[in-house]
Amino acid sequence: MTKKALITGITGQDGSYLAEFLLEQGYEVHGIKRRASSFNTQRVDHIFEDPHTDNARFMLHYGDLTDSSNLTRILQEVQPDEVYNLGAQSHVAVSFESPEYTADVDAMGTLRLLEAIRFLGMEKKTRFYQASTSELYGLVQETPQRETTPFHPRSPYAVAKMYAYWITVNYREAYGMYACNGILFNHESPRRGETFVTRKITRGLANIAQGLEPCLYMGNIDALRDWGHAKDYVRMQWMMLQQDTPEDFVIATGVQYSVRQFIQWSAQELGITLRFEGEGLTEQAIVDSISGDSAPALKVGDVVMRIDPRYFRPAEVETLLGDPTKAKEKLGWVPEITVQEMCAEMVTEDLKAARRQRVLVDHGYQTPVARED
Ligand code: NDP
Ligand code: GDR
Repeated sequence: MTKKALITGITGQDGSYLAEFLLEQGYEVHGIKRRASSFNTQRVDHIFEDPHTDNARFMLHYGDLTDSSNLTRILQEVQPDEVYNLGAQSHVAVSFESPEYTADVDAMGTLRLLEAIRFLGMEKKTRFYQASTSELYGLVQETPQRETTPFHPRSPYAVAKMYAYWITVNYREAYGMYACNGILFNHESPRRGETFVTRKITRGLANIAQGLEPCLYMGNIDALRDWGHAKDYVRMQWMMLQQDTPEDFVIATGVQYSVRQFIQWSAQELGITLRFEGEGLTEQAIVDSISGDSAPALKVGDVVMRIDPRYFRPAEVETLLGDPTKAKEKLGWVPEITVQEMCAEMVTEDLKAARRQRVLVDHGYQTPVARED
């Protein structure tokens, strides 16, 4: 029998990689997409199958985590063996701007899904994965952070995800559901949303190198993160649902770097060496040397990064470092892609996109738009 998976957040970074992975495993994959005024399925367009074709194994349904009746109907129709709840308002800084919406989607949305599974009597059939986060650790109580480290969330996003974490545990304990949390540390890829820090850096520097943007404006570049590749992390999401008993796992690399270091690596991929000068709000990154031909618009002495307090958060998570020992010992999971390899891949893809845009701009088909945030 073909297994069926339902993925919320299928149009996001993880959803797209997970859908690819599950299709490779022979699954029938159903995803929930939000209605938007323009197409929002770019990350999954390459695996889209015309629903009119026979034996299509990839299907999208309109829906939203704020809509219980819609979720119930989709679950009833699809009858999935596995549900992956990846949908979320996932931006920490944005959660300070829209705290109530973030709680509705990230916390209540999880409850709505779990309750729909129970209401439909599917709690013994359907396995449930919850996209939990290292942001739960926030103001860290122990380093490295592991499954037993106490939580101290530092944003409306993290507080909402804390509810989702515990309601998942609660449905497991109360109703015997196979439900588990993956406590995932930051993971990135060329498909990462453009406003998360790694992608903002790789895309911004590639654009600057092609003369499409003047300068990158950043927040706290001293923040320390444990970054992995999304492809490695979605494999683990699936592995967690294949065990005999449901458990929660930390997924991380166990290595930590600063945002400043990620800027330096990205620049190096473009053949630029940067010098950081100044302190606090006056800190800036200046081009020290250039090699190769990836940065034709730059010269030595150009300032390519400045600090803008607009990107500081009301409460910051300064440092995160995960301990993936349990995932390694119990599931045999180890990340295969290093953060440096991932950074190189992201810069390569963003440079290709910047070169394409440069051609369009040069021929008058587009005007350069410096989108930040
Ligand atoms: P993305 O922001 O790339 O994707 C989020 C997805 O959720 C998108 O498909 C988005 O749809 C969808 N979504 C947003 N709001 C709703 C809603 N109201 N109803 C239904 N769907 C909605 O996130 P990632 O892929 O990076 O992350 C996946 C999950 O893992 C998220 O829950 C995130 O919080 C969590 N997480 C991520 C980590 C990371 O480092 N990437 C680390 C730890 C946890 P649309 O495309 O229309 O916007
Ligand atoms: P994070 O990721 O908040 O950890 O949440 P993000 O990439 O947004 O920030 C990481 C760190 O970089 C600092 N920073 C900046 N961040 C952004 N976005 N833009 C900037 O200009 C900037 N300058 C410095 C931030 O302050 C922060 O310390 C991500 C999301 O994917 C969550 O959904 C997920 O749960 C966690 O990772 C684990």
